[in-house]
Amino acid sequence: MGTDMKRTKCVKLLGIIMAILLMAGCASGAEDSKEPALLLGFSQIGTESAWRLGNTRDIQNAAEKYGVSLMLENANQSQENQIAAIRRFIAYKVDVIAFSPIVEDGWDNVLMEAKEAGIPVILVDRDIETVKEGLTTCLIGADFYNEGVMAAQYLIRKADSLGLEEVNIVEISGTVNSTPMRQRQAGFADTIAGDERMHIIESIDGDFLKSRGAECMRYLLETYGDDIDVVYSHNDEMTLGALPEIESAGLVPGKDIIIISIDGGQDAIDVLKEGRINCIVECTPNLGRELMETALKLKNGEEVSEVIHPTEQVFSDEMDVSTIEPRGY
Ligand code: GYE
Repeated sequence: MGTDMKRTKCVKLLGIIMAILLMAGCASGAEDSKEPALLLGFSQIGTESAWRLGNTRDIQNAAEKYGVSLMLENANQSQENQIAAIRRFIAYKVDVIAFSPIVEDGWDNVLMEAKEAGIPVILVDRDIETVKEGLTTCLIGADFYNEGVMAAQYLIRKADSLGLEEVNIVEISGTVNSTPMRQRQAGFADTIAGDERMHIIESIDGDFLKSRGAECMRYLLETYGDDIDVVYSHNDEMTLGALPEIESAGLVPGKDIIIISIDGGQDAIDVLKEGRINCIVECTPNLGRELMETALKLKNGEEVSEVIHPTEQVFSDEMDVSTIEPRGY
């Protein structure tokens, strides 16, 4: 073999070795950059509403943005499934657990287990009822009481502007014993309490579901017929279920019956723009950024705020509804 050939072979070999080294370097670099900032277990309630779907999507997007590895479990509207998911997160030794409790009570045992395992727990969206201290670190979610207050304040203004003397209200409420149900009811009831025109003639459980909203409305119309002046519905899904029932009964929602809803998803906003809903109190599902930032702080042993409420607004026929920006959920 000539010296030239030997040199060419040598150069080739060197090239191959360098390429391998470079690839190895890249690979380990890639691994480094993919190393998750933390492992977060999140138990979502289910898929009952546009709000819930938007909330899940927002949390997934935020996890990706913050480099958080997300173990997401959908409980399909079952507390048992949520408890089982939290137990799996503990067994998996995640850094932080987050969950949206479907109802307020019944969490003490599983949360004690998380505490004993030294895993901090964040409440997302809804609160829990417990006598035990320190089972959770913080709550990231809307001020539901204030949403009820804003819904009632709108109604009082509307009754003033229409000169109504008697106002019969039916309330279609969310899942019994859930935080938004309890607080949206209380905020509304407390605010109309001083106004003698206002009467809640029935409050009925619609479980935050469109199908239940329709069933409830059918029953309410059969029972009270034309006497109903206002429907106060705890979420858009139930409202959207109720509207066709009102129309089938020969009444015009938004005119014959004042319709007040909560959430502000795009479908409901479109109906507000048509004039078939009068008022929607916003409840934002976009809690992902706060969740990731809080979880990262907890992992680093930093202090976190006990309660984080997003700011929310009211969309109604009192404003120029054509200016409402696309909602994204
Ligand atoms: O209003 C409803 C959803 O907990 C704020 O749950 C949430 C509520 C929301 O299914 O649409």
